[in-house]
Amino acid sequence: MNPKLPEPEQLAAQVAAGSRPALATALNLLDDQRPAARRVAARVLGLLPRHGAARESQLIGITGPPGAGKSSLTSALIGVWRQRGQRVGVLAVDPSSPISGGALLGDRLRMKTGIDDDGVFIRSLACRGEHGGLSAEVWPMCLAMLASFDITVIETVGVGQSEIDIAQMSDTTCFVAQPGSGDSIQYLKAGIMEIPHVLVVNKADMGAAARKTAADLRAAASREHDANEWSAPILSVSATQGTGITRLVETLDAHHAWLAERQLIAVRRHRFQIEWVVKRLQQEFGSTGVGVLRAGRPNFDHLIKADDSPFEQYELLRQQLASRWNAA
Ligand SMILES: Nc1nc2c(ncn2[C@@H]2O[C@H](COP(=O)(O)OP(=O)(O)OP(=O)(O)O)[C@@H](O)[C@H]2O)c(=O)[nH]1
Ligand SMILES: [Mg+2]
Repeated sequence: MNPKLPEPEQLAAQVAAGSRPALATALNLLDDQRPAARRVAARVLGLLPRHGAARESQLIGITGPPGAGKSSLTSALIGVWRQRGQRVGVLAVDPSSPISGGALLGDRLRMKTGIDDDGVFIRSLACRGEHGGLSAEVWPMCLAMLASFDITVIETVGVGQSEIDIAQMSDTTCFVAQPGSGDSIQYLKAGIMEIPHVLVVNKADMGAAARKTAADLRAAASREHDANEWSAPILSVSATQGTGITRLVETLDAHHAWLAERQLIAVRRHRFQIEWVVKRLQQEFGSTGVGVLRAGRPNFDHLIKADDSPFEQYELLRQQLASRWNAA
């Protein structure tokens, strides 16, 4: 084994204890495609405490068009969460511009707090896949962050269909609208984009333009829904002036509690895990190839366990498929 690879038991324990250097090591390991590294990474993922075990950590996706203020809002949210003593990890996926990326988010926070806060971890990831989808490693990275922090945020730029990506990976999806830009609202209206759990109009300090966007959003998102469905609230905030942020935090909490009461958090994460494993298998064996694993069942739920390491599950199913392939 490569002597540079970390020792999985020790690394997993350090990540679970909230060590930021250990988490940085773990994220690098999850990104390392060498077979020996994949094996160690699979062990680490399998050893990390999962949902419901150590704590009820929150997984929040923040998406919206470029420049809507996602990073500024994340920074403002971190301010409130830190005051409550919660530890926060941020995965900024493909920061759209060098001036608003994860590095700047880090700088911004340091400027605000004056110190390098040990309760905040920020990592940027430049990794759109070839079809514009989120990189293959985002889900495993989320698992590592969830084991380490009370709150994990994934920030991604998205207009239209790419929001679907983040919805497939977060417990709570928060869409940030830019006053005066109607593209995403059109997608919502046309039903191309699933309604996020929380809709936010940022830059409320812009006045009339922000109010109009809020009204447009209200009209676009007002779909029929029955009483046991979550109805997405629409909030106006200003990340730079700090208005509406506490209410947004409370709304994010409310959605988390709503999911928890219905035991839906584990269900959602199980789904993300299945999607991750199946997508990787499909890349290798095609949809028909993967279809044989279903063995006539409607889905893959029986095959993929929520609590196991996604790498191990993938490897197991891959071997099953490969042996059938060779036998055929
Ligand atoms: N007036 C006003 N400007 C804001 C507000 N929030 C953010 N901005 C400004 O909007 C610009 C973009 O902010 P970011 O937080 O970098 O936006 P972003 O959505 O993360 O941008 P990308 O990651 O590049 O897509 C910056 O110049 C911010 O200062 C706000 O509440 N009011
Ligand atoms: Mg940003």
